[in-house]
Amino acid sequence: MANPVERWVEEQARLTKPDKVHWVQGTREELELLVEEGIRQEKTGPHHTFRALASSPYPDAFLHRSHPNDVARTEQLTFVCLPKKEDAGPNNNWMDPAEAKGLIGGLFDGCMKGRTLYVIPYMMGHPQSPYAKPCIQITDSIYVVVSMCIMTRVGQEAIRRIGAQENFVRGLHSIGELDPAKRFIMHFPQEHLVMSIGSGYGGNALLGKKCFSLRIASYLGEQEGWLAEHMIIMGLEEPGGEITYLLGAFPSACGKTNLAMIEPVFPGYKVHTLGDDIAWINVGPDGRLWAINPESGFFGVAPGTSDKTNPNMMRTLKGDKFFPTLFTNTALDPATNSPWWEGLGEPPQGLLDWQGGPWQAGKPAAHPNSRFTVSIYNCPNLSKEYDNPKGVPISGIIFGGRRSNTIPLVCEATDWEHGVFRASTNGSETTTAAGGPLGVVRRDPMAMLPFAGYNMGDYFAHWLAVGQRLTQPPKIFTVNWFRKDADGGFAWPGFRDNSRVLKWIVDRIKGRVGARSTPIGLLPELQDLEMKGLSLPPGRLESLFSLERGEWEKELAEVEEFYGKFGGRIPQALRGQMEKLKAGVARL
Ligand code: GTP
Ligand code: SPV
Ligand code: MN
Repeated sequence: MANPVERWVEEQARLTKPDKVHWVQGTREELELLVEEGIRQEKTGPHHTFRALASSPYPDAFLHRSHPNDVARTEQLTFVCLPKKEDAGPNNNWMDPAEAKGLIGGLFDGCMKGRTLYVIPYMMGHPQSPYAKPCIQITDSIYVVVSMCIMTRVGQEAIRRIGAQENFVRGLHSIGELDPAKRFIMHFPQEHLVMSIGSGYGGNALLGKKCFSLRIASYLGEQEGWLAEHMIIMGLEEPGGEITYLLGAFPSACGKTNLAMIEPVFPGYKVHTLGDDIAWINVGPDGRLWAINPESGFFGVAPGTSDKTNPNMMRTLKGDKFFPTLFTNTALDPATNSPWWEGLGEPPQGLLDWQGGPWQAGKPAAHPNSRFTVSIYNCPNLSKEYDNPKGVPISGIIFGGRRSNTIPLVCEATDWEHGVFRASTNGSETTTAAGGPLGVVRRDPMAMLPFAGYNMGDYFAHWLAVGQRLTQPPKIFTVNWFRKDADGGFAWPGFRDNSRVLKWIVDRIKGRVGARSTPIGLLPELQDLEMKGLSLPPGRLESLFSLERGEWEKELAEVEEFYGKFGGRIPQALRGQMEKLKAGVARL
């Protein structure tokens, strides 16, 4: 008798009607054949797949040009389908599960005619980890298959782990017609099921990533007592060799990948990277938080990545361990057959833009949300704990956003509850990582607004409940690398200089330095910040910590409006924190 995975695949094949079914094994040889097939499709088919960058400085690299309407997550077409609308919350688009299945089932009917249906068995997390989850994704896109082989642990182990379980994690994906009018990303948290059609873009199509590891996993986490978060995991090593593990949550395109791989500016300090986008966090038997990265690759923003800003990523991209590296929607320098993007210096002569046409000065050459997909095993400073099934113990959590004003460079919360409150008020100016208007501040609590798979009021309550179980809670910090000066430029150099802030954070965790109490939290004494080798204009450092009453009154009003959408689902403790902050801001 067929096992549950075979039965489910047969059902989906009856619905989607592919010419062929291919079970992906995840071996090197198979990956090479798939890439070759992708290169053939590029030359012959309607869907762009791969072009080899054979002679480029990036070994084993391939360029993918997407459909021009398919370059980012489409939040307005993303739904959480729980039986009750209130349980999805105002933070999600909602559709009744039966209605959603009817709608999207109609689009899947016959959508793979003439195509191959690929079955991808994969693990999120190390197969030996008690926190790992076995999953199956179906897709008709070779680009998605190859991306999944880089980003997750693909192989038979997942099928073995699923065994006779009926309720395994399932993702059904088709690029459909790449028509935004027929594009939907539907989540059914109770069934551990995602159905996605009409897009080949990362967060819409690699269903192990945001769809499962955040939206569905956050829902499971609430039921099972753990957290699935949009966070980096890093270890900061100090002179002497002691390593402190930190988590960091920032909205899309706000600096996670850069921070996760940072090369500190002062000697003796070193960062060990564990993850750049997603963390699964459990309360350990020792009362500490322990985090794993369920992914095995980076799907990172290309523009701005350079030897100056992120040398470790440049080395990662030039690495050559087992997996190919994909570049999506970057520009192409035909002379060297290399990908190119803004931030790499002077544009070369004869540059082709992300759509393959001659680049015109003044227009973006690479799409602003162009990305690379690369194996984490290429990372030269990958933590030796990366494959530890238990994960790493966490001493600090950092929350940040892209804010031109109001939010200081760094601030420490007074305790867990205050930290959860500050994180719940997190805001950020929007970027190109999601479709929609750019540069407007939106509230993005814990950087999870687009990714919490249930009502965010309940999500805050869950954070508070997790805190209750910690005997050694991590310290919580907020940071802002993006404050602007009067001329509209960034007031803080950012990137590698952010290590100065990390050093203060670790000094606080170790109790080596004091801090100054303010209405919003604890700010550094300026002399405790390591500033050697960085000269800022006079008054600049002070300005990075200035608290303006008018700005904070606006902030409070916006947070109140945001909280208002959740009504009684906002925990009382956070309302109490809000009243305290209000009283404090009145004294500024
Ligand atoms: P996702 O993959 O979308 O989740 O993004 P991410 O949070 O990993 O962001 P990433 O590190 O890729 O950075 C996104 C953009 O922010 C890039 O263009 C970076 O160059 C820029 N950036 C990163 N860190 C800094 C910083 O410290 N200061 C400034 N000004 N820009 C930064
Ligand atoms: C993000 O948008 O936060 C990303 C890229 O990390 S995606 O995988 O598309 O979500
Ligand atoms: Mn992300």
